[in-house]
Amino acid sequence: MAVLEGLEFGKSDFVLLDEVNIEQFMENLKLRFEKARIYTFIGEGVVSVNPYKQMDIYGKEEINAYRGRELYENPPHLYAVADAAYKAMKRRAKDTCIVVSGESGAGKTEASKYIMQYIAAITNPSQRAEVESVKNVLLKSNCVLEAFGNAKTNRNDNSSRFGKYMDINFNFNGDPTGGHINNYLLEKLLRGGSDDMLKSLHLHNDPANYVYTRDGAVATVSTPPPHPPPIYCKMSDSTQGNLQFETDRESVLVVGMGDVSHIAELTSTEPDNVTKSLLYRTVATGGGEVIEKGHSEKEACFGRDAFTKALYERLFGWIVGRINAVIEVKDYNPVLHGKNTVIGVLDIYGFEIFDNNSFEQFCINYCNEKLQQLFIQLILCQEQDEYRREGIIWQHIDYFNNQIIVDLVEQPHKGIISVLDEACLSVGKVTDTVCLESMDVKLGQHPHYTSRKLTPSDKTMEFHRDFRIRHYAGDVTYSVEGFLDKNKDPLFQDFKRLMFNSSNPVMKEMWPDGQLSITEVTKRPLTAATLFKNSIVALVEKLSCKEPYYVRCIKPNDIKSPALFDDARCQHQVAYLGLLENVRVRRAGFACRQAYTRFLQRYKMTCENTWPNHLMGTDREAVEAIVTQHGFQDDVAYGHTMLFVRTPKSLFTLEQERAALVPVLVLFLQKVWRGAL
Ligand code: AOV
Ligand code: MG
Repeated sequence: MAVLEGLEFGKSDFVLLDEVNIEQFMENLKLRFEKARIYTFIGEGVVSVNPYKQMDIYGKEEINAYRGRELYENPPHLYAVADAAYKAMKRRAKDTCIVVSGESGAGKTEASKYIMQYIAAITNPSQRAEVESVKNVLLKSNCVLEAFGNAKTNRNDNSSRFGKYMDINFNFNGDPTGGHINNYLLEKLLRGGSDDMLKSLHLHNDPANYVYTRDGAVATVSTPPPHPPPIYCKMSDSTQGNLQFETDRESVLVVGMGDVSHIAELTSTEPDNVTKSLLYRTVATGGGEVIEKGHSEKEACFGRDAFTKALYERLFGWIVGRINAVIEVKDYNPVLHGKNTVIGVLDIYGFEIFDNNSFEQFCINYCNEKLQQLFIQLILCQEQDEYRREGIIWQHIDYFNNQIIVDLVEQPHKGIISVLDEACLSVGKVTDTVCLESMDVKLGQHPHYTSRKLTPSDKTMEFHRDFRIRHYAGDVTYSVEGFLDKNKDPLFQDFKRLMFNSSNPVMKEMWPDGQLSITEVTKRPLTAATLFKNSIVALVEKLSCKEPYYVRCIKPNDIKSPALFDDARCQHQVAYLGLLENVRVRRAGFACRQAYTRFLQRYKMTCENTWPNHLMGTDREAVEAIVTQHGFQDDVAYGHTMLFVRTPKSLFTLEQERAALVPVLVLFLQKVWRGAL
């Protein structure tokens, strides 16, 4: 049961530290972790340290303790943040979002699930059947997506290989009416499913049988997650694990035709057409003539791999689409039902630094740069700008603005993505190495970029460690090998057409672009990096118009131990999550603010000088009268148009007083109306 904790558990909000420095921050974080206090506030956000053990803090009792309460009334918890986001949405009809970030295995997905469960638990008190069914589908959608989109990695036994953003829609009552899911950059992998199912798909259940999956060491899990997905074993996403090609006197052939007939069977296509798509591509000549060109063995392999990945990706996209069709808000009439508001929950892979960092890490880390930039803009810049605008005295806080790294990656014409795309689009033979050289030329001067060639004396840049980006979270050295292929994702139109002509309507539905003829496919398809960039830009846009709440997840150690707090690892994460800056801004800042007119309207009844009408000159003077009467003058600052309140406690006192007065006033007014007075 949630009760306020004693001081022996450290400070429950980092804002309350005696001094904001890394030593005190780490000391407090460690103390709390060791005392099994895994959550600590920073203002309205929470820092979470993965406990790696079942905690008895997510029950009904806790849910009731946090429901509708103010933040400082209970110990820090995800529920407190979820409730704050929910309250803000309900009280002020504002869209809010909860951004859950942190590195792989830090506990993001578990946190998002607890948040969803909390929101489900506190809504629909009257148990209306249609709302219950919406909630049910929203919660269950997770399991389906995890079954298809999660995998065991070295860092997390149940790692999300896709980023997920989920909007939950609410009606004016604050009850969920539906939702929408966006997924980002699914890694294309093989997994899960019963033996019977695998048999029917002509697959073995041992990943070691497949070239695509045997690179990972162990595919079974050692630590089951608190919320296990329903199908937690092995299933297929790939219908053609080991299909091989050989070259026989100039022409390329498929080795053994058994696999081809399996593919044809599983995709409801004709074996001959499968073979043809694997070995030839249709091209339009300059003169508008359409010819068939045979693949080289290498091209055939690329084509095969791209096809396999696309099959999986489109299946996943199709599943997300089906879920969205079920959960989307139906029959919502804003005139009838009031404003529709949204809480967004973002669970997206954190920063990744592996021994060998490739294109996937590059994309993931770029995404985290973008989210950090959003955080900086929303929390740091906005706050400071507003104080300046309002003429509030404010000590400027120094923080590292990572826009420069965002630019390094995404700037048109000279950013890394643009160099990659250029290399992919050029007609000549461009290799990864050539592409690296052109990055060196264009970006050699950039303070956050370096490469093996540019710093020959740097012994940490050996083979396979080609270029380095100085990310806000730390240096990451990438291997350029495979960048171009992964960026190109060269899925020939022939495969799309093959699938569009499948006799299975679901397959057909997944490949609408297969109906284009080769002469219509003139425009180059967007590259993987550009598609990803576009989706992240759209995501940031979505988030930036919402009031953000943050959950920052920290992974205490690399061995999944509930007892070890690895100081260096944790400190690194605290640094790159920008938590110290976050505390500084919160501390220097004011927790709440309200326009004078609004403040006056809401609280004028609590002061005799302002009730029923203030006779005081300006609204600001009237607000001053209210503040002074309650003795809060040291806790506030007066801006040009609004009042800034340092601690939420003052406002809370006013709220309580108001709540006590309202029924009395209502009675009074009723009597007036009835002419009794
Ligand atoms: P992630 O989402 O941040 O990694 P998860 O949420 O999957 O990490 O957490 C990893 C594992 O840590 C879980 O499977 C649990 O075993 C354990 N864990 C996390 N949070 C809790 C908790 N509150 N209570 C108990 N155990 C927990 V990744 O998806 O890899 O970026 O791609
Ligand atoms: Mg996850």
